[in-house]
Amino acid sequence: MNVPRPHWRPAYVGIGSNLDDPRQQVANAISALGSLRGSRLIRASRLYRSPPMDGTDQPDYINAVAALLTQREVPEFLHELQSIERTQGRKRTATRWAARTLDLDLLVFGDRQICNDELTVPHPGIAKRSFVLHPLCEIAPTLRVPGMATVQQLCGMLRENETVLSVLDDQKDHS
Ligand code: A4P
Ligand code: MG
Repeated sequence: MNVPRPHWRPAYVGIGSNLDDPRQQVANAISALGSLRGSRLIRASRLYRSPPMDGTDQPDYINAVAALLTQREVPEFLHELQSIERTQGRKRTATRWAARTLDLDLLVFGDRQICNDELTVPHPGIAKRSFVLHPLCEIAPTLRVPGMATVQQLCGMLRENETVLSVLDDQKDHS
């Protein structure tokens, strides 16, 4: 009897933190992504520091991007990301873009294009955010973001004033 082989899809996750030791929060999140059952962490970018994009009076953010292969379907995978956020003390408030211990955004999931109440994929902010595109370009420059362009092309279209402030540590390869 033929047993169906599991289907592995690439998933790219944006990681952000600006509360309670953000560098450690991002490192812990990468480690938690690496421990998900049914998924495999392939690569994580270096850490990037930048001010909050809306210019409000909050601590700087630390951001990174992780590449995984997953056997999960999208809703299940999103719930796993939200579970990691909760484990790391994420509190959701009514204020949009409030400071947070951990934010995990599903940036790209295979070739899927989804827009419903729970999820928009590819993440609608990708094309405008240097703190997403720079780390993503570091680990997947030729990735084609479904419905948009390659990461490299999107990076080239960023406005000059959206440059990330600094890169914090060495690249980690999990392959
Ligand atoms: N949701 C829809 N699509 C997605 C997706 N692709 N990935 C829904 C993850 N979640 C998605 O998210 C609210 C709801 O979005 C979830 O329940 C999910 O069903 P949230 O994380 O509770 O809310 P949020 O993060 O406050 O809002 P939002 O609009 O997702 O904000 P962003 O886009 O995450 O931006 N500045 C710098 N420098 N670096 C940052 O990382 N991050 C933000 C937050 C603001 N400024 C920043 C940074
Ligand atoms: Mg978010």
